[in-house]
Amino acid sequence: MNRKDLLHEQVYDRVRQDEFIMRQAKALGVSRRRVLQLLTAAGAAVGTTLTPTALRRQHQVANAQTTSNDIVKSTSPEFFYQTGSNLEMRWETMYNRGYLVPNELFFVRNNNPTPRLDPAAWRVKIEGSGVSRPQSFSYDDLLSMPSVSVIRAIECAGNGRSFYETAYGRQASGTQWKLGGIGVAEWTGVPLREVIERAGVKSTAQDVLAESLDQKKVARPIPIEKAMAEDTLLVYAMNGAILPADHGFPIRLLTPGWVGIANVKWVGRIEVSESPIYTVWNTEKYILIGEDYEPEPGSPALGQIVTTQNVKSAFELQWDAELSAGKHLLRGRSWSGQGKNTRVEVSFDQGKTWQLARLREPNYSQAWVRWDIDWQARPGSYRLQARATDDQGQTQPDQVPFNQKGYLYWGVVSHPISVS
Ligand SMILES: Nc1nc2c(c(=O)[nH]1)N[C@H]1C(S)=C(S)[C@@H](COP(=O)(O)O)O[C@H]1N2
Ligand SMILES: [Mo]
Repeated sequence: MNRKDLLHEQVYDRVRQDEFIMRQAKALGVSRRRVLQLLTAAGAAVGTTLTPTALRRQHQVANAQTTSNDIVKSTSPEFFYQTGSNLEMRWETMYNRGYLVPNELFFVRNNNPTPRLDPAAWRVKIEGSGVSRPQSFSYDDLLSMPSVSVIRAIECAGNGRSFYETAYGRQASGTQWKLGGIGVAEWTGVPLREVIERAGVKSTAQDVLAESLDQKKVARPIPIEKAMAEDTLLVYAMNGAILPADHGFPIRLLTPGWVGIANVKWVGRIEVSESPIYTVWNTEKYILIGEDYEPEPGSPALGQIVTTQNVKSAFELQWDAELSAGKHLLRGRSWSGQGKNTRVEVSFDQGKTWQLARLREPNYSQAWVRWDIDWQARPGSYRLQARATDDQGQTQPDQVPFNQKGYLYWGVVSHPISVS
């Protein structure tokens, strides 16, 4: 660095900002190497870094860009299908994109409008019979704890729900998602385990409940084993940027592989309990109810509780798609809540024959794999199918037994395409 360069305002600001970040990081116990990693991995891309001050500044900018009363980010129909306070990702926006879904394109599933929380006033309480030293942490407390970054999917339990109607001529209740109720991002935060341990978790603890601060309080329990997993996080950053308001600012829970609802946004309280916790969110909602789903004996739940996600696939194409005749490289992604997909097949003839798709790196567990396949398209109408198999040996079935609330549709989907 030439000292004269400091006369340029931008260079000067940048250098001073970096010095400030390094000083602050040092005070927080973060190594210089890690800060440089963050700066290049995430910070540089969005022009900021994960210091409390930078995060708060970014939040103010995000706040100023409010576009609708219910959802803060742009709800442009080019990006999303909107139903009420939900935004479904349009798969064509992902065509040949990178591995991660940009925050602007990430689906939103809100039970009510996005709340606007003040990080300075925000606290999370850790309490309940399962801890011996109840705690309260501020936003800055969490930011100064050791952080972890992981790449994982969040997927709504109802993703694919509309295909129950396609299969059975009978609509399951709830938002009629096609396949855009999923996204993959890099999540940064503090392991939930860290805060639970600081609260003196007892060996007898059984269930952990995260409660939210939005109007209709979400309170979905998870077992202590899931709460203590190394990638179960209290998240404050998404793809290197401050966690956007719609995705749970200031803090959300990440429970990899589990249904969307367990990834509680706008967390305000965490209860650790020595006895099993039951709320409407695991007795009435997010329950598989139907002839083929026996309730668990002795459980107050109305049916089987949905926990982990299964295997699904989608083409990076508009719904319905229109293509010109000729050679195309079709692309898509497949995912599993329980591992990673090791095989993806595509059928152009309604399942009579299947061809292997090429898988592309990276292929992270509990995220997704991108794949592609050549297609010499002749004029006509088609229903393209993709079928994935994960490393747990699970292959997408042709049929999934109906359940009233339409969760976990993981059957092979037919994507309508006309070629002219
Ligand atoms: N507090 C709160 N948390 C919530 C929800 C909500 O409405 N309120 N929706 C849940 C559901 S059903 C899903 S699928 C995911 C969606 O996360 P996203 O909106 O960040 O994509 O958040 C979950 N967490
Ligand atoms: Mo969901």
